[in-house]
Amino acid sequence: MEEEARTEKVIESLTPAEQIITILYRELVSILGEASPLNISGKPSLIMLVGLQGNGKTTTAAKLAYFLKNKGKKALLIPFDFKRPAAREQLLSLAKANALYAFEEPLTSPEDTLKRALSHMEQNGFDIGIIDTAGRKEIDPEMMEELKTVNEKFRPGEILFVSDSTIGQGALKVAKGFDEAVPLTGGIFTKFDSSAKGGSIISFRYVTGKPIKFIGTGEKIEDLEEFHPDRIISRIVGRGDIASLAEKAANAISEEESKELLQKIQTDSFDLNDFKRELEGIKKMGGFSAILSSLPMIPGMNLSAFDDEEMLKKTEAIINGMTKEERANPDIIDGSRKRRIAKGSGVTKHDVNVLLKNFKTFRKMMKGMKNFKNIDKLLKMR
Ligand SMILES: Nc1nc2c(ncn2[C@@H]2O[C@H](COP(=O)(O)OP(=O)(O)O)[C@@H](O)[C@H]2O)c(=O)[nH]1
Ligand SMILES: [Mg+2]
Repeated sequence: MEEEARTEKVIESLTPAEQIITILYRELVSILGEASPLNISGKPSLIMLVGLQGNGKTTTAAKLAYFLKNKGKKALLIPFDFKRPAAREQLLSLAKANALYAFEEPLTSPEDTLKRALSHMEQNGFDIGIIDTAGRKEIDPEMMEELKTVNEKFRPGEILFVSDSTIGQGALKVAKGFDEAVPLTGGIFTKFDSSAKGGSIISFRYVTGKPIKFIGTGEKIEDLEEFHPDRIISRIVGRGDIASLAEKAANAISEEESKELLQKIQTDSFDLNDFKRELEGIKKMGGFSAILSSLPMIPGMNLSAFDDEEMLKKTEAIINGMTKEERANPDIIDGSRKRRIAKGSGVTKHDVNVLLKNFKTFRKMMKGMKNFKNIDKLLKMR
């Protein structure tokens, strides 16, 4: 952040504090990464929930089944606590209360139970099985062995670490412990409604590199949200407007750049470096043909040649082959310089001529646009 703050342009429309917050926002969003959808491609696929007792596994299992049901998937809740009958009853009653499917056959051994659950799923057309594993107060070897066995024999598509977000950094050590036993595929953080703390989410992602898939936002069955980094960060930072603030900052920066470019055009200092940058920008916008329709045409100009990937590469190579002086002042490029540039960039002298001609046309076109509305339009499109 410090580095960013030092090098970023000062944006006049934001207060210094606001600008720092937008940098924080960008950094946090980039740590948290993109939303990552559930891997439910198996037929049927298994989702195993792991974590310590009281973190919200059973509740989350039911919420997930409900979430998947609303997506048109048939999910089976599989109780998987072989020591505490109350854990099984909790899951079965949640299923009943919310019209969800649960595996109601007796629990025997972990392996045998899952085998029967899987054949039940096949016979009854289930897409997904959600395994609500047993939790302990702390990581214990027996629990880990059980999880390892399931992982090795049944290869769940998802092994999700369910963690109470109010615990804070303590959750990290636990996450690492689980990840060493069974490779986690992601995390679900619960109880986001009862705490403004979210640091554990950022640490989890930063330390394990695993995506966060969902957050729990209440005790009700529908209180499960797909994970969106920007929304979470708004909550953690405590500013609901932070996303729009960051957008405002980004716009201000691009406007600044546009102004600079405009000035260059007007003072005739638009050079080949700028040309190259503009070509890249235009390419990102879908090419010349996509934008030419909205610009005043100059007869004899055929810039759509630059839409050609090869042509753009060639242009780049040629400009790279020029000296700093030549790029800043293309008028000095005479015959012998052209030969040298062509040789250095592996093109013909004709190619260099074409590029210079196009550059001059482009510069003329931009300069010739007396109509400010149009030039603004072009600049905004960058
Ligand atoms: N406020 C709130 N409570 C939750 C959330 N998720 C779970 N809980 C509560 O946390 C407690 C423990 O949840 P449980 O699913 O039994 O945890 P487990 O031991 O990991 O299976 C229960 O009282 C749940 O209602 C959540 O997102 N928000
Ligand atoms: Mg439970």
